[in-house]
Amino acid sequence: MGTALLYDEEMTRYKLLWLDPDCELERPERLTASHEALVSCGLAARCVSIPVRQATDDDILLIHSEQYLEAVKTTPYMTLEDLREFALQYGDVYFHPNSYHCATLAAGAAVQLVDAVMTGRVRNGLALVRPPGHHSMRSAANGFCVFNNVAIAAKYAQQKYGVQRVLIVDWDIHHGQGVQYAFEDDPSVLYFSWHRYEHQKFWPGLRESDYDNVGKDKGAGFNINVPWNKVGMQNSDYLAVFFHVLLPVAYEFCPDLVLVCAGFDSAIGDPEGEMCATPDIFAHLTHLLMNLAGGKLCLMLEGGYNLTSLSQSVCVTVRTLLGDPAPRPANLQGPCQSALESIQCVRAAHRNSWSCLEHAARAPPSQISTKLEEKEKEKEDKFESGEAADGITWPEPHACVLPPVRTAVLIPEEMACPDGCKRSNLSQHADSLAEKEDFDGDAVPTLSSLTELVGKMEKNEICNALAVVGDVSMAMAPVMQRATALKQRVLGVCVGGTEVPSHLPEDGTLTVHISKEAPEEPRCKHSIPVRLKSGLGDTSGFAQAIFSVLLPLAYEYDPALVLLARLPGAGGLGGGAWQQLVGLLRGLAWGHMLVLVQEGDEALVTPTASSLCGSPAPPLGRLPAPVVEDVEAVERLRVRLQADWMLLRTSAECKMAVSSGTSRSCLLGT
Ligand code: Q9C
Ligand code: ZN
Repeated sequence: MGTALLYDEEMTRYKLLWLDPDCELERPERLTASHEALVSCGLAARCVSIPVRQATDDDILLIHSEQYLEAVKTTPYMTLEDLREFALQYGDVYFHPNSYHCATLAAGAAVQLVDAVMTGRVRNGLALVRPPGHHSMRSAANGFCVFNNVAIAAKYAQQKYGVQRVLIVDWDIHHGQGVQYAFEDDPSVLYFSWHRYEHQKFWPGLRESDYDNVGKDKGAGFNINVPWNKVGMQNSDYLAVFFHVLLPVAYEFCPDLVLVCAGFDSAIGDPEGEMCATPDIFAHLTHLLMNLAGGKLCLMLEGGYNLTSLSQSVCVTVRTLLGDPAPRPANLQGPCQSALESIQCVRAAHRNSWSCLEHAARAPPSQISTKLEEKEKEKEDKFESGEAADGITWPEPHACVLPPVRTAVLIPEEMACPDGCKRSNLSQHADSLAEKEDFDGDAVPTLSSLTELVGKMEKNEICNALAVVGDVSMAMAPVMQRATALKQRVLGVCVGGTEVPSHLPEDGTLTVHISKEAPEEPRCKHSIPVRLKSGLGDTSGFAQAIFSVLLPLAYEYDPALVLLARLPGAGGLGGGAWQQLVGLLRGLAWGHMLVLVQEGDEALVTPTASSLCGSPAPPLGRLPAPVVEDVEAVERLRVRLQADWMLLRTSAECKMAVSSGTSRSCLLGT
């Protein structure tokens, strides 16, 4: 199951023919630079290349009016003056004699990508296109866009493949108002967009781009706008919105297909966005969407005007689609006050629409922004001149060195080796350590084999591993010890069981224990119990624990190794939810994860191995409301921890505890 790349040089053959400072950003080099970058780092060759065809009139008419289509069709025959006048009736858009042809190719590439993914020819893909699409409306071009490629693709998928629910994630830095208008009363398409807004001062300056525009009639709740009211937003701000807004709602919605308006003007260095998120962040945004809809994920290029930032972002994104491990999400400092204010507003605006947000804080007190203005002044000053983006520099994304082995398995000899995995031989060395520790010598695998796996991960000889062990609880401590001895931060995630395995090393570790019987109160800073009283079978409660607590903690902690242990008593946790957990945790630690499964749970070997290899987890189904008692317990825990862990914050009101930062920095060893 591969990754499709759709690209045709023809789409570079139109450009601005007159002077217009508002349109000069949208240049053919955007496409050539992105494509050349993909070729030169060997990514294009790893993709399934699909030739681009033109969209048909029928495709275009799924979204646009006949009158508008006919008008655009006349542009190839216009004089320069006519083209200019034609463009002038719309906002921030230009036309060239070849614009119409390219616009049909861009929309055509989008529907072809949907075809390739829906027929199973590929798992996911990217359409590298111009003109972009998300600003264009039923009867109007706008913001460099002629036809609404993604909106057309969504309708096409519904019509041709009977797809019921489509999620559109618009991470471009502008509001895709064209997409919003196309689906605002339609509950079958969930549209999410974050965008530079600055209290309506930023283009296109629409009142309806604000957070309180949640959709109309039957579509109420299915339009999610996250306005950025400051420039300079960073990785933490983007991740916080994913964890606390998009992902919980997306999982509750349970899409059959995910489309992305993949604009990279939301990355650092872009002259339009003026944001500070690094290209690496797109690895995580992409990764976090890859376990929705059974992995059916189609990205269409929208904006992105800094050629360096754009090319790097495109490469990181395609690498992730191909299944390579994501870079460490380093230096997450927590969302800024302005981002938190937006998050709080969006969550409040949607609390009646989505049960995962039912317990979100109520609408914030008005005028909160003016009160917070002072704190944010610094950020603003950096960009006062409006030229700041030109001088900005950032480190190049880390080169990804793929380990020779993706997934190693230590499983009973009589079991077949799962597809795509490599059986790891038992340690050749004498098991002296095991004997000393009184580890059951007959248990398969032996302790030293496990610690050897950790060593191999540390040396990047293997990416991740799965082991079936006689006693998961007993195996954890020595594995964690071995990793911390290598001066590596370890995140332990235990599911099931009654107690956190004892004798876990504390220095350089953080353990999160999710179970029915986890203690209500944390015993120490290094061990965080998440208690789901109604059991792990409550998938909604489990999902809430994952998105609102586990993932934010894990990303902020930024471990070098994840140890995922499935303790006895995790039986209630269905295979699908378990696979989601495995899949999502792959985004940490360059994918370095050791999964321990108890003897007797062999049925989990195949699905776990498949998730470790990067296969998408099966969808969880439409999630019902979680059990109130559990939601409240998870929410209490989140609130208790948010003083130390900034990515857990969901509102601007959060008063920072006096101790803020201290315990966290001791955990992080800084
Ligand atoms: N000073 C896309 O990113 N305004 N469109 C330009 C320049 C229009 C952006 C103003 C921006 C359109 C797809
Ligand atoms: Zn844009």
